[in-house]
Amino acid sequence: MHLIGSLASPFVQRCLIVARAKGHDLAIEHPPGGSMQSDEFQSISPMGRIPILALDDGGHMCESGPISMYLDEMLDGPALLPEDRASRGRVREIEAIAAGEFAAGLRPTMVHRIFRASENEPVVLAGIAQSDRGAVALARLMQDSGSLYAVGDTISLADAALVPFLTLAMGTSFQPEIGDLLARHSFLTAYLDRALADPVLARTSNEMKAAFAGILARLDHPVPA
Ligand SMILES: N[C@@H](CCC(=O)N[C@@H](CS)C(=O)NCC(=O)O)C(=O)O
Repeated sequence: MHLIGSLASPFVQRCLIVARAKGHDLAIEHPPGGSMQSDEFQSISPMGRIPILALDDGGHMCESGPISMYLDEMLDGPALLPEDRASRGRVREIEAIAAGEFAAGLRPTMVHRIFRASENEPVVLAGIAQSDRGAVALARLMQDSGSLYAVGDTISLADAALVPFLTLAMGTSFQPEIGDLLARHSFLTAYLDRALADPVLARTSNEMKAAFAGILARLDHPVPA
């Protein structure tokens, strides 16, 4: 079993955190056919996106949320969903808002401002408003969390989602609206600072920063220190 994708992708890192927190190092491979546009990759990725989990029986799975859940269920090691039902619900709420609102809202900035695929400022600004609403919701859901982690005292699927998406936001904070968003929601950066005391989460942050710095430099953007 291995992951197809790149260390720069927060969605790939979400899956890597799950495997690593359980004590497994999943190998990462480039898309077959040499690129995400290749027929080989498109035939195994229904949305044409990374990550894809390549299974030992030759099958493939898409979407970082379902892949994370699958890895948590099938790999040996500590469970990344708490035993307690209410805490389990809280982890799933945070995952859903982190991916479906906070990270989804950053996508137009990535497409139109970072990769400059085309110009569409109204969509970029609507995305940032979506991330902002997600951040407001996360503040409510995480208000009881004073520990290193988002829910309770151990790493969970919530941290596996939050840390890569927040690292992406930090890496794009030279975009003024994203810098402002992070300043408005300082609990997010405070959480990220705490979470990086965990070596698995710190590894993701370091890998993403290094990989993302290369992409930003290639695209002539400022590289955050
Ligand atoms: N909902 C997907 C999102 C994955 C995603 O957006 N991946 C990006 C890389 S970070 C990608 O493949 N983008 C290429 C594209 O959208 O064409 C997931 O959770 O796995």
